[in-house]
Parts: sequence; C-alpha cells; structure tokens
Amino acid sequence: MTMEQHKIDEHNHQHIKAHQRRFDFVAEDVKDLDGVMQKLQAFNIAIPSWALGTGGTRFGRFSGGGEPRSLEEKIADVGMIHALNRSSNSISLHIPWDIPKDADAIKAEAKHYGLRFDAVNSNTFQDQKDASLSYKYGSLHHSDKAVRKQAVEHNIEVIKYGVELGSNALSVWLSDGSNFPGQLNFRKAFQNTLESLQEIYEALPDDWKVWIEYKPFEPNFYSTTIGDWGQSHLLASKLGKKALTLVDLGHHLPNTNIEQIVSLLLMEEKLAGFHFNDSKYGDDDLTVGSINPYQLFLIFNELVEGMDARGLNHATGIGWMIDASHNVKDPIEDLLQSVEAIKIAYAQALLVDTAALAAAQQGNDVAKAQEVLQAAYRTDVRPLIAEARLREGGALDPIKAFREQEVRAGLIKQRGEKTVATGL
Ligand code: PSV
Ligand code: MN
Ligand code: MN
Repeated sequence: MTMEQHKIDEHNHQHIKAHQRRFDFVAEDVKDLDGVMQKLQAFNIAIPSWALGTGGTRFGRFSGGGEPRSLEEKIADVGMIHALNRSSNSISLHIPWDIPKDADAIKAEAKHYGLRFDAVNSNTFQDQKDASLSYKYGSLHHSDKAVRKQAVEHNIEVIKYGVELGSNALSVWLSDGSNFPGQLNFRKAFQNTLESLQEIYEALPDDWKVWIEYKPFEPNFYSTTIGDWGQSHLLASKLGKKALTLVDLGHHLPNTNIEQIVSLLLMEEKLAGFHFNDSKYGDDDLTVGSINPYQLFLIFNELVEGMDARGLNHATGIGWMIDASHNVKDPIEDLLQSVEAIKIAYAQALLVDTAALAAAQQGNDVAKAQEVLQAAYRTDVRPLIAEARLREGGALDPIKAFREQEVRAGLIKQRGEKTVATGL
C-alpha cells in the first residue's frame, strides 16, 4: 500500500491555515530561521525492520493486524512512514530475520520508496535453524573456539548482505554474559570477544564501520561481556578507527548521565550513533520521548555542540536510528511518534543560545546556564518541524493523515488480520 502524494496535499490543504499561524508565531523568534529549517529538512532517522510488527513480551503478543509478512512489506511500511514524515529515508535490517534473497530486487523496491539501507545487524543471540552449535553460553566470547568461529562467520555473512544492499555499517549487539557469579572468567571472555571482533574487523570493506552496542543486563542477569560504554569503547579503541561505540538509550542503568557519555564519545571520535527509544525501568524500548523528553533534549544539546565543535554535518556525521517497539500501539503510528520526538529534541537543541550558554559556563553563572537551556527546551517547536515536513512534501500531521486515509484498515485488508512480522 502506498500513500499517494495528492492525498497528502489534500490533508495539508485542510490544515495549512492553522499551521501557518502557529509557524509564524514561533518562527519570529528564531535567530537563524533558514539555517534551522535547512537542518530540520535534511535530518533523517533510520527505521528498524523489526519494529514494524507489534512487539510483545515473554507473556504474550497481541497483533494489531496487517503486519508486514516479508522484507518487501517491511520496506513498503517504511516507505509509508517516509512519505508521511519525509524524515525516515532508510531501513536497518536484522539478519537472519530479513535475509534479502534477491538483493537487486530488494534494492529496487527500496529505491521505489526513496529509501536506502542503514546499518545491518547480526544476530548471535538466538540459535538459528540450521546452526550446528548453540549460543546458549554466548557467541563471540564463548569458551569454545568452534562456537566463536560460527558467530564470526555469521557476522562476515551479514557484512556481505550489507555490501550487496549498499549499506556501510555492521551493528553488533551481543547477549554474551553470565547469569551467576563464577560462571565466567571475565578476562578470558573479554579477550575472546576482542579476538572474534578482530576477525570481523578484518572482513570490513574500507569504507565500512563496525558499531559496538553495549547493554548492562538481559538476557544475562549477573554480567554482560559488553555491559557498558567503557567496555565497548575499550574494544573499539583496540580494534581501530573503523570501530565505534553505539549508544542505545535503553541500555543504561536508571539515572545514568547519558548526555555526558555521548559528549565524551563524540569528542574522542568514537560515537557511532544511536538506537533511540525511551525507558522507565530497563531496556523497555518505549516510544522515543514518551518518558523523559528532557533527557533527550540534553543529549541533543551535547550532540549539536559536539558536532559543531568537530565540524560534522548533523545529518550524516553519525548514525541515527530508532530501536523501539511496542505491544499496544500501531507500529507505524508508534514510529511516527518516535521520529517526531527526535526531531523536536533536535530542533530545541538548535535553538539553544550557544553564545549565552558559553558565557554563563565561563563565568560560572549556573542559574543563567539553566535559563538558557530551558528557554530552548520550553519552546514549542512542533510548527517548525511541520513546516520542514511540508517543504519536503510530507504531511503536516502524519498520524492524522495516516488515520484519515485509514491506512491500517487497508493493510489488514491486503495482508490479513493475523499476520506475524519476522523478528522478536
Ligand atoms: C538488544 O536489546 C537490542 O537493543 C539490540 O540492538 C538488538 O539488535 C535489538 O535490541 C533486537 O531487538
Ligand atoms: Mn538496540
Ligand atoms: Mn535493546
């Protein structure tokens, strides 16, 4: 199912007057309006293929119907999201959930929707159907060399799929860890992981990167071998320039100062990018900005400051991706909300009066520094984002347009009520 441009135009026509009023109101106070608009228009966030189906928990899964049954249908759903918001021009695949049987055909399908392929993700946290060895006790860190070899070969295979699709990064998340004290020799586990990653690193094409994701717990509950940014950064440093640390917002213990981690990784040229989501307790994978939008803004404030200091292009300097899903929302609506929340935080960060903030920091004027940050955070930037979407051909209100066109009902009619997307 595709969203025809004339339907978006009709939607925009209906809502343009109210939008214009709101836009003019906020735009009047934006110092470099053209610069901010250009940046917002250029900013895109990749959609994970595994978030297009209804998520679930180990207690159950309640499908909303019309879920994508194939890679082609996942691409179509991302195409739908991109047509509506003009900010989701790429898809991230997870292998083997999304094996592209005919890479040229899949590439053509993506091109049809104006999409490209973001990082490809390997999966050594589940046993695969025809695999001879089990990942029950880990993969790249395993005590048995043969298991490590199988996991390394899988990662190299994922790179090959990525090369065929025009991707340029491999995302590695390991569930490797231990459930009980004494189960693992930490030093050996880390060394095995490093050696395995070295073999994968050797297989990277020249223009590729490997993004190393960390996570403190789950599925292991005593230790995780790449459990925090220090462990990821240590591995990335030992591996070399093509290895970087990936920050998934949900992969921190409560109250961690993520913005400080981000600032330092960026300074050290070791920040790969993000898996955006939100969380209340652990790796909840909630819609971005649904729990702690202020933290998201503070992260973007560091990103804008740090990227400007390094002269990086905001849109392309690092990897931007969502890793969220939920079990009680329409996945497409959920993703539209996540993209919107990311763009809101980004726009607010662009509005920070950086000269005033630097002066307050230099003079230790703590109250003023807070005033400056919160003045930006408390600005309702939604009309700026809607305007950026409009200028790119998207919908003023993507979720409203999605509902007006009864897209989900159309997808259910086309694909069926009880469809199951491949993935978690
Ligand atoms: C692990 O929790 C994770 O965040 C990794 O990025 C995986 O690839 C993804 O979730 C799987 O859903
Ligand atoms: Mn993740
Ligand atoms: Mn996660």
